Amino acid sequence: MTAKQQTMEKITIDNFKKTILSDYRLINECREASLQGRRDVLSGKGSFGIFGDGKELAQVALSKVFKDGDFRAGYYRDQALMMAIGQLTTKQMFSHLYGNPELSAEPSSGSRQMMNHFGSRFVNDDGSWRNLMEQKNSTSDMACLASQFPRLVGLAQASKIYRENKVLAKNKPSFTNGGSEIAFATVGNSTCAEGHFWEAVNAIGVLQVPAIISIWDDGYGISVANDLQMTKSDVSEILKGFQRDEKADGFEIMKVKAWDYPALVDAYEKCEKLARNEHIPCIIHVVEMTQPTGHSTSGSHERYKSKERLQWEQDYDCIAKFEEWIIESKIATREELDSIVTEVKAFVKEEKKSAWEQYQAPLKTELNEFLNIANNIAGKVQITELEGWLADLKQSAMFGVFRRDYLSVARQILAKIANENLNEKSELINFINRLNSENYARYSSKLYNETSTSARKIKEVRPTFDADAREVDGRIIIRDNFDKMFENIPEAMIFGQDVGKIGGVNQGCEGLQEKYGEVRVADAGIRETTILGQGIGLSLRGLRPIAEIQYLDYLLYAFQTMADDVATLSYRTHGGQISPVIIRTRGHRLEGIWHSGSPMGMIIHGTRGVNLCVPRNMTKAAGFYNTLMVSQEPAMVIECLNGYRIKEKLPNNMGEFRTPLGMIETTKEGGDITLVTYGSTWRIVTAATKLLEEAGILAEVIDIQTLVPFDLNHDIVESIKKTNRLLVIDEDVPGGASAYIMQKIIEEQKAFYHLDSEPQTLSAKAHRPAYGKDGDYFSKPSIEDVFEKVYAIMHEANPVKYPQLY
Ligand SMILES: Cc1ncc(C[n+]2csc(CCOP(=O)(O)OP(=O)(O)O)c2C)c(N)n1
Repeated sequence: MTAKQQTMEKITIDNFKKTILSDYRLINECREASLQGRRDVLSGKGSFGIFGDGKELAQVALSKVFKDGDFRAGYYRDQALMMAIGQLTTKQMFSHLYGNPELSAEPSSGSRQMMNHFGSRFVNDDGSWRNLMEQKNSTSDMACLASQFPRLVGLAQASKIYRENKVLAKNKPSFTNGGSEIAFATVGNSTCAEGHFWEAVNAIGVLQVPAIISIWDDGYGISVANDLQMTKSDVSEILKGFQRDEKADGFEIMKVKAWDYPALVDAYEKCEKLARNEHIPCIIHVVEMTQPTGHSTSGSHERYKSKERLQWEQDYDCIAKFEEWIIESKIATREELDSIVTEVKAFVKEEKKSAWEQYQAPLKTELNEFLNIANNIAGKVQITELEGWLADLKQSAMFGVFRRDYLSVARQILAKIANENLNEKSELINFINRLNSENYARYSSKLYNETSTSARKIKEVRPTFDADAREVDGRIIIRDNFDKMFENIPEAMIFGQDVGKIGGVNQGCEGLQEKYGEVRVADAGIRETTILGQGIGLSLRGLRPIAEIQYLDYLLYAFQTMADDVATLSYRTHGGQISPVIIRTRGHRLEGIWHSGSPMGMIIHGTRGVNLCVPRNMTKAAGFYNTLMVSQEPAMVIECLNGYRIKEKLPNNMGEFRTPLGMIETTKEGGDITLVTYGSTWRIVTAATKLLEEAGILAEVIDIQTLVPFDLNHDIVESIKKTNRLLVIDEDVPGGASAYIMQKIIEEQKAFYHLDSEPQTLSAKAHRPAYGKDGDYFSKPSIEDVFEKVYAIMHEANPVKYPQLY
């Protein structure tokens, strides 16, 4: 060996040792943070702690192949992974544990999320996207187990779409690097018992997209062991059918021990090559993991683990085994390792202290400001409890104070001096108002996109018509509008059951797959939650997906993903991530219990954070798609199931007209009563107005158009000021969306002051709609029902003019 070769070898060995010791330092820092964090919760400084202890070594191995531009869809155990990829510091972990709401201290969510639920920032404060290829990307975690899987499908699929469409990839450098990005999922062993896991694994296998799924197997899901979680007690054993072979594509599946550093590094290196270069999905089942301090701070694992198991967990702790290996391999001595541990302990203690002080400093300033105000008030009026309250506050401040402590006392004082005329009272009110407004920003903002990219900012563009415009089936308008949309917007794509080859069950995509290819107009398997997940993942990677749920009645299969992931994403990341997915479906009346649902109340109340468009016809629906495509917000569009064959005038500005969000339309004027409706009942209501006119009643008809947002300009109350009467009609259950609509009109718009008759609702029956024409007639509001309800209101107001019907 030449001298140069010898030097090179030494550098390589030195580098190797340096890497090992740096990994050793990191996993110890992570472990120490877990241990000290746990103590902080038990002593009351944090509310809840869940940590990554026992999982560190495997995560450090994973981090070595996690590159800039890659994506993570993981869960709360990934503390070491997040630290290793530079997305989490020990100080940030403690800030999160304490609940510091400042993004500067806890950048993933401003502590809206529970601690160790991670996420990186994809979107800037002004709503523009960051360059995701220059950072390591972690989609925002959720406490709902397995909820990372639906979105994983789309995150991985985006790489394939970009690799296959080089022109698109070239134009989206912030979102792809030639399709070489990997989507990494992490999951606990027990969570693999969830349906979402299997649905996503199957979808990824079918699509052959670059996902690497790591299963952290510590034998338990809280207290329930693998024998009750998994057939054969072993997830990779039963995943074997997914293993690729010479006959068919599938996954590369590996099993590796959580304490075996070289084997872990090797497994991740192999999987990285397969996924990044060949887009072969991989599963790494990491077994023999431990959980040294139990599941979370909510309980102790001594309650359900045997003495033998607890002893085994100590012996096979990944840090202990890593140490053994380091010493055996002569990389470092026990003394060297001990000195690293000593340093790390001191470092974590300092970071923790600094996080606490940073968290408490502004609170203490506010507390002092309040104490001054309160003392001034105490000098002027006698409040018996005040002395005790202030003493308690001062006492607790020595340990740590929460905003609610002094705000609550401030509001109680205000209640006690409501009748006093004091200068200090206005000081107190100003203090309360200021804190409320600042805390609104901290705790309640950004449920929707509040930047200039919001869909609410898109102005209306009306459809225009040739003088001799043809009347066509509604579905033609949807189809021709999609055609223009796909022509103009290369990122736009649609997928769902039967959407591709046959162009959709109602032919709204007829012929479009032939024109735009099997990727942009795609059939999907029967798997609603991962169809939506595909939409989430793709939308987070710069594409504009329309995820189709074939019938509204089957939304429930995707509802968890819609409610927990899509709807909360902007809120739970404090605006750091937004999924501008468009969910297309069709609903309201047709025939049959599961082909005519209109569960609008369920959707509105479960998915605040998603816009809900309920167009009365296909031109309006097409206009919504056009609006949503040029903005950055999640939305659902519900087309009227019975509207595809109803004739509408064919617009001549396809792809351009835009239906605005939050704007009602008055479709018929009248002075006697305001009829507020949307979707399929709009036609029923409109037909009923003819009968009403014959009875001398002039009704004003308002189409709400979007339930969320709701009538942003408060135009409905203007109608009620004129008619003084209100009936809300829909085909949800009684007290469903109609109760929401009432709250908006009566309370928010203050229509109460302008009513001369009791405001009423007319909805469907509480049961699901029965089958067939008669099932529909006796389950849902009919023209006659609308007539009779309105007539009864008018009869009550003027029994002479409108004598009793029955
Ligand atoms: C859908 C759902 N069900 C139940 C829970 C409560 N829960 C939180 S963690 C947990 C155990 C998860 O075990 P495992 O998947 O093995 O992951 P680990 O925590 O052991 O890493 C349970 C049941 C939850 N968060 N979500």
